[in-house]
Amino acid sequence: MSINREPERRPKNVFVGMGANLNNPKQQLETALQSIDNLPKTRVIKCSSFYGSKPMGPQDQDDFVNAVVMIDTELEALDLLDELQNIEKRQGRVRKEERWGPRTLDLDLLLYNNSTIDHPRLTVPHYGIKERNFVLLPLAELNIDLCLPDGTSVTQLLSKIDKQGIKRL
Ligand code: ROI
Repeated sequence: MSINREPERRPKNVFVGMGANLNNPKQQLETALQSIDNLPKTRVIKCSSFYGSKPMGPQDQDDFVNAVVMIDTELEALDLLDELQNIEKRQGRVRKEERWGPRTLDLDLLLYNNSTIDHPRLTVPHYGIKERNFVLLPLAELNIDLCLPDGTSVTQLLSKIDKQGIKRL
């Protein structure tokens, strides 16, 4: 038996949710996708279609553009979170964004290699994953067989939720 004390180098398969409804949302997502692909030890495998979706939360805001990107990364989850938050900051929050209010760019770490993470800064799977059509539809588009760490399948979750108010762009 060999003892391996090297850090784990195998790439992790990770899904990141993207959402925006301010300042040319489609462009925000395109730019974010490029920035994610440029992260260290990370490459984009594929991105879902972009979806137009009615806002969850207050309705007096513009529709969102949402997508999910599948990446391979050797970054640890918290390091990846730091990088995603840097990208959000770089893409300029034009004003202090309220909870449930409009946003220039949201990047959510949805799934990290079938891990469950419970940390003060990070919960994986993302807490909203099971209810949000703008997360589940693009996830299913990327991998129709995808399951959450607890074994629930994304298609099974999709069959139970409202698919109104979302369209593929
Ligand atoms: N609603 C939609 N449709 N898409 C989002 O990405 C999104 N993000 C949010 C809130 C304001 C909760 N609503 C959303 O943060």
